[in-house]
Amino acid sequence: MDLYNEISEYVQQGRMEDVANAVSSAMAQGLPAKNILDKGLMHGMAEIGEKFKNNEVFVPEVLIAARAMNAGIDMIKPLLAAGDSDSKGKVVLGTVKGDLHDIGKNLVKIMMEGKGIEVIDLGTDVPVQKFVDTATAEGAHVIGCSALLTTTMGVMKDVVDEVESRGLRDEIKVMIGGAPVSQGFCDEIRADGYTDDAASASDKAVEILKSFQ
Ligand code: B1M
Repeated sequence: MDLYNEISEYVQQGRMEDVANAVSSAMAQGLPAKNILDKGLMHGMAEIGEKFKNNEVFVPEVLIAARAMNAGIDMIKPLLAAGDSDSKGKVVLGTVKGDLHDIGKNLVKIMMEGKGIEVIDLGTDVPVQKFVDTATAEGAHVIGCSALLTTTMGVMKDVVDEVESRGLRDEIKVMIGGAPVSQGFCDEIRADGYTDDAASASDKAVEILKSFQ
């Protein structure tokens, strides 16, 4: 079994210490942080997601796996975030109202900070008004919304509508992402940017923020 598979297996089994040891070995071997994330940590979580869907595992197992995954992410965070230190502007980021999933959103934050973006992280279960109020108060030109549930992705449209109803469409751009979200959905709700992973989200945010400089 290669080290990536080992990390994936340990995530699935929720073995936090073993994840930490395997990630440490992978780092010592000079394996790329992006691969440790994609082929090890996220692979393990995707497997757990399938089992969760099929009722083979339940919320406690998923939470324990998520904790193990986060332990690994914390270790590679400095490598993922290594990058620009010049400030590129501000992004207000959060998981939308009704949704408590935050692992993907936290990765987006790490990647954005690595690109020199100041991220104001509102956490999870964030009401529509709070996204827009914060962006206005902080002078942020980008709101980033994450949603993992088909039942909450509609809140992203409410955020776009709220920005529009306050006459701020030219000032504040709304980026969206999360497993159930797609470019088609982005077009449908007239959001300003969609990406399917955290690294591309940070590139997209830099591109949007540049247009305000
Ligand atoms: Co939940 N859950 N969950 N869950 N959970 C899913 C999402 C689900 C697909 C599982 C399944 O059935 N296969 C399913 C949703 C089904 C649907 O809506 N169609 C589901 C469900 C149903 C639920 C509950 C309703 C279960 C219940 O209670 N009956 C419940 C809802 C709670 C709530 O939010 N109100 C629930 C609860 C939980 C836990 C608390 C146990 C836990 C969350 C822990 C936490 O986040 N702190 C959890 C988890 C961990 C998952 C799965 C297994 C993994 C999600 C994850 O962290 N993936 C998930 C199954 C799956 O996705 N395979 C599942 C890893 C993460 C890195 O990926 O978040 O997709 P992701 O982020 C990616 C991209 O999407 C993107 O970048 C990231 C990485 O590159 N991205 C963005 C994310 N946000 C972005 C924003 C951007 C751009 C890109 O721009 C702003």
